[in-house]
Amino acid sequence: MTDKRSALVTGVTGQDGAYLVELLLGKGYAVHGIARDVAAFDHGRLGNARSDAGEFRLYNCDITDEAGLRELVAAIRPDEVYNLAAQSHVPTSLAEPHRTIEINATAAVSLLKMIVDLGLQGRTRFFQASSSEVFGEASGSVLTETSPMRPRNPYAESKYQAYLASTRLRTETGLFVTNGFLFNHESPFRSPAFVTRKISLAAASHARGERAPLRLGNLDVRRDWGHARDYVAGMWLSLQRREPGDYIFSTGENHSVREFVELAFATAGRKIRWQGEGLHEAGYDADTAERLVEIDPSFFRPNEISATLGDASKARHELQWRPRTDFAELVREMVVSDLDRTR
Ligand code: NAP
Ligand code: F7E
Repeated sequence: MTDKRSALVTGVTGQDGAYLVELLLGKGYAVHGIARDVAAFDHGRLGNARSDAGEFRLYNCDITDEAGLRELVAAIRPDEVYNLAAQSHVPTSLAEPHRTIEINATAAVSLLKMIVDLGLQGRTRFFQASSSEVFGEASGSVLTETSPMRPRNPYAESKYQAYLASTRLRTETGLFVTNGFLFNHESPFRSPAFVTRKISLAAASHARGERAPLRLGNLDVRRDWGHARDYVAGMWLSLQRREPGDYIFSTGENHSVREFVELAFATAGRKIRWQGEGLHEAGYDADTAERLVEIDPSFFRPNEISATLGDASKARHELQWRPRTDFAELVREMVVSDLDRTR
């Protein structure tokens, strides 16, 4: 590759990887993406970015393969690293805590340390994808960068460990490392393992004649949901500052799973009427009385976080970052995209 600014992106096959690669290519970067299975990278996700000034190269590498990763980092000597690779699903982390810690914490710490060991700390800036999950249950209070961190599941523990190591290395070695406390962010590229895409897919398939009800867990949890495109812009901005820092990325408003369901089905032309209580509650088509949504207790979580709400004032003031897509636009974009796919 040439003397363009270079970025190494881990987790490139994921939701954020797609948007970040598109953003970096649009800015003329030489982008080096690592993935466990490069064939799984959907080039169609890059939109028009390939015709822009940037260059894109993909490498097969598991982030837990320390030797392989070291070889790549030494060869690329990236200006920026975006560490997005993660086992990012909370329920999976309960079933596979060891693997979650290995990928999200141990590998992240190794990657940070190898940059220092390779003598790159004066050159390479590092973005660590942390999570609102590190704060745990905040009982409705608005979270800032200084809120107490009380992780409640192995996923949150892993992100907390990586955060601790990154801030220690920042003061110990002068490494430019920034943590983004990312609140939930979604898009048409979201995996169906997460509730928003599960709902948008179901709303679209019901519009196409699906009869099986959508089965969900707790309808009343609230999340501060934004659009992934906005959040990757924040990641990039955070590495352009003179000094490293840690930032909340959030919209500042939250909505319930129930509201997401109502809006998604409305976008697909179905108005929901709720009936019943607790595990016996169900959502029916207000016109036809067809049962569209029902409760499945297997999707309830131990140590559930009832609500998240973030204050992104620091990112707004220091990075001039603000989310551009609101909740209604997000839901609409996801459902319309799934309607187009299933057409
Ligand atoms: P995602 O869609 O789950 O993508 C995660 C990526 O990590 C995938 O490309 C996955 O590759 C890769 N990965 C997993 N294990 C790996 C391994 N052992 N070696 C190499 N790559 C591996 O997640 P996302 O939504 O894009 O999120 C990006 C980052 O932000 C993650 O670190 C996540 O924890 C964090 N975050 C996300 C949110 C959110 O709401 N989206 C909120 C807070 C924090 P495969 O395709 O091979 O599985
Ligand atoms: O759950 C509830 C569920 O799985 C959202 C990850 O990106 O954001 C994400 O984690 C809420 C939870 O995302 C179902 O109990 C109800 O309260 O979409 P989710 P998440 O666990 O919030 C954080 C910030 C991250 O860092 C993570 O990487 O929705 N919920 N019914 C359900 N959730 C799912 N998945 N499926 C249901 O049927």
